[in-house]
Amino acid sequence: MPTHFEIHDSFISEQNQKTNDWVKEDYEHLSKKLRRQNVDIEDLVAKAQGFRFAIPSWGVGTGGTRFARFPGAGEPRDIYEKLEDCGTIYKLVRSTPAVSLHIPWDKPEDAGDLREFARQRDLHFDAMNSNTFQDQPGQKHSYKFGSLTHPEKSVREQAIQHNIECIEVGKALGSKAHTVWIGDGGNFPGQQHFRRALERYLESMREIYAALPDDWRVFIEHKFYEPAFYSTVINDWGTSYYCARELGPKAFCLVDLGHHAPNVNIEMIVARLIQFGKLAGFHFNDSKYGDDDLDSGSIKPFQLFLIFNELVDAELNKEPYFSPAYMLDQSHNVTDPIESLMMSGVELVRAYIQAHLVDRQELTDAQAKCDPLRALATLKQAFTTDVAPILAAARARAGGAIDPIGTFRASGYRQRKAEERPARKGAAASGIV
Ligand SMILES: [Mn+2]
Repeated sequence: MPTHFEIHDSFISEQNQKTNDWVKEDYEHLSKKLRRQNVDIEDLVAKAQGFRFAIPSWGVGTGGTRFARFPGAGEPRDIYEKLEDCGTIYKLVRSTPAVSLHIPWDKPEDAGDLREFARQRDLHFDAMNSNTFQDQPGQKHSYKFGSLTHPEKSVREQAIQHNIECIEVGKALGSKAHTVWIGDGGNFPGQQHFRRALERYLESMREIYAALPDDWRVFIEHKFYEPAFYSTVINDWGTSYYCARELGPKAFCLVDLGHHAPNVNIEMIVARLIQFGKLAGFHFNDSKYGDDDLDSGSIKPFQLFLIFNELVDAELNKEPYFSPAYMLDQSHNVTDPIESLMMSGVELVRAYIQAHLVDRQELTDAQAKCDPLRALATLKQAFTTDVAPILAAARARAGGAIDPIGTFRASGYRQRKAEERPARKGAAASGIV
């Protein structure tokens, strides 16, 4: 049995010693500043420590653009090595104890064994994800012209059975949710009958819904284009909401930030889904043009903050059916995936804590008095507060790294993994979802 390099807790605390003094100094200063606003910094540290989100199993491997994939040295070759990397992320940032699996990319041969492997790393399994947007080797029917909405019943049946299989695997792994994203749509006007395609979708989804255990939820993920470029069947949140309502109380709408046209007001979609009791959760990422799958907060950090502003508002109001599942969904070519996932994770907690800094009474007053400038200033006040010392304290107190990326680089993890994981010939490339 070859040894597998791990970053030890003692190494993390050693690294933390280097920057501990300035973190303390900044923390004290911020604490005083927040006290003037009647905010107790310790409450925010507790909130930061309570914030949890899942890592997608496909996110720890180097992704590809639509054009090419450039494998990195030491990237994971199977689901066990992916879980090792997820465990490393969790050790350093302390907010990612869950992993979301994609089937069949990461279909375990022995679910019980995989579950135990995860448990030993304090990890568990979040939502399952099906794949009917690619053909798999040996598959009987092709998804070239659709899956759950295909005109041929036999193709739809195959896609339904695949989703039910994902739920079965998830049950063995201790998952409680299943995410369905389909690539179904049309590339040309007239290719698909819009209404009939949606009817077939609902008919298929009803069978998948019926296979859900009582304590499970199913998440519908909408996307306005790609891989189909003219139309998609679940094109927007309205269609997603309609389907979730038609299916029943276990169906919810998942928001992937990259699945909207540029400049769409996503925070408003979030507010609508919260109000209608149908927000499933998120696939967090960022984009400049389309479904770029860039790191969270890298392009539009203010938008991320405004989304969290809606989420925190709902949290504080204890809105019914509000129990969002948070996940990162990103994949690209030019950074180390572990570093990118940690960077994104830090940005999510940052936006969450900043949203908790919004003076809700001040905002409500400004809205009631029709004072848009004051309303915006109230949001900006929270958004421009540097909460880095809170995030650092939350991580460090939980045994994580003050500087996750610096600590990761200093550990030599990637170099060690490059030695442990020589590239296998013909390794499957994960895709983009
Ligand atoms: Mn997604």
